[in-house]
Amino acid sequence: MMVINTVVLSIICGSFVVYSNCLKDWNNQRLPATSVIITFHNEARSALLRTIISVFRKSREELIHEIILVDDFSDDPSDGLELAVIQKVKVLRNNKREGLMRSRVRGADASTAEILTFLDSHCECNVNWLEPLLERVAEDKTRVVSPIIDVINMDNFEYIGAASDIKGGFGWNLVFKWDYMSAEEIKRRENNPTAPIRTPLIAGGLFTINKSWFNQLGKYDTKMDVWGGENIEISFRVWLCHGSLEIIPCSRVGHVFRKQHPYTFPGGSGIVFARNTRRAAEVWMDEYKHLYYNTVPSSKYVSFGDISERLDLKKKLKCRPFKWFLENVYPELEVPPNQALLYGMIKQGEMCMDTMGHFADGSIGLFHCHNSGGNQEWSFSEDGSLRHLDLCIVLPSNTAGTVLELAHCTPTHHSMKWIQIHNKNMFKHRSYNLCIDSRDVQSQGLIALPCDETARTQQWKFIIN
Ligand code: LR7
Ligand code: MN
Repeated sequence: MMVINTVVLSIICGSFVVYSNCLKDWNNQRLPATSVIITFHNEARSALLRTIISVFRKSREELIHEIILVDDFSDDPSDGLELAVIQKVKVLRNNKREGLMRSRVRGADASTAEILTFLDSHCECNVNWLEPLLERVAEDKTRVVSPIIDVINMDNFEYIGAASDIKGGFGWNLVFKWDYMSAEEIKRRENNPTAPIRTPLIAGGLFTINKSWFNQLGKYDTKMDVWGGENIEISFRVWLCHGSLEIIPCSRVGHVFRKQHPYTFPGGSGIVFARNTRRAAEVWMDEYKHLYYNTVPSSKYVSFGDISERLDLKKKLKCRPFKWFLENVYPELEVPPNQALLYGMIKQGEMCMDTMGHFADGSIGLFHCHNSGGNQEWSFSEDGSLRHLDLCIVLPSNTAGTVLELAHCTPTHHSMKWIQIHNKNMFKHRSYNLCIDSRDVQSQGLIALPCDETARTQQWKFIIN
């Protein structure tokens, strides 16, 4: 059974190839030394020790300036303390559980080398893993580089080479995944299989970065907790704020992939993950954040806290819009057609369009704007639908004065298609010269009347949130 498993896994993961280009004489190359930062919470002692020993055994001595272990308040303080006797190993212990983001920042702040290398606490570094990473970062400090992450089987600790034609990506649920390279890209790389692989995302745990660049870029979002979302956040930030992410095929590090977290999640894993992910989405994704909310609607009910410092950082670093990332870094990610990207409230003076709690067949009213979404949250999509959740504003007949109604949107019928006219201040039906009008809102709700740019009751401002 074991043998069959191994065979299956090596087919899935590809076999571990040592490329001849990788076997250069690294000893003649001057490279900067690195601090290795490893944070852990209740890690198995053997796995932690294995990680540290492999760093020392598989790296040239002068390239390891120090290993900084950050014990994130593990139950037993001696887990870390006993390792402090090893030369070059420094141990910091949090006096409460901080999560991996604040722990890594604490480790990075305490480090003294020019370069930082982060590792998870259950890794095994492979031969010449470090030099190819340091070389890329020494040449250009805005590069952030990751090894190929081989698989250590959690049941028997067998080391299995991972495929080298994959990169990091995500779907609109914002969960990290591996993507296969396109056939074209694989073909292009045939002559140069060891060339760095530009990757939209890094898995997050194993990477090398210049320390001053890490600081300049804003380290991590330290308002994220425990686990999750920080890998997407730092990946977006690196690309959007003028850096790049690469996987370096000559560098390989094994990682124990586990089926579940061997630790507790203060706050609940779903909530913490959604909160961290929302923070990343709200700061970096502009209007595309709605594609995440459409995919994971429950995340909208998880509060994400204050992001003003991260927005200031984005401004200060003059980072690019998310659209640039989609077009230039991750064109493979499909943006679903006809999805609403415009979300917000629809204002007339101090009043806002409001469903008044009505459902299908109900009318639409106006209510004082309360700025808290709910019945006043509307979206406007490319297909012309003006919607609240899955209810669309429909024109029941094409006679002037007809009362507008809410109806289920899918598939969008032509009676539900609107366009913005007159500096986008009026909503006109696509097929008729009828506009949304509020003059009779008290008695019957919003109605459709012949478009008239001078009518104050036909003026609407879509305020994007
Ligand atoms: O509260 C915590 N405090 C910690 O210090 C929780 C975790 N940790 C430590 C933990 O002991 C470990 O050393 O943080 C490290 C990462 O936690 P893991 O190993 O439980 O995470 P993972 O390997 O399941 O998850 C991946 O995604 C995470 C998202 O937050 C991190 O970015 C991990 O570093 C990342 N791991 C990798 O990239 C390794 C390759 C996996 C893949 C694909
Ligand atoms: Mn891990």
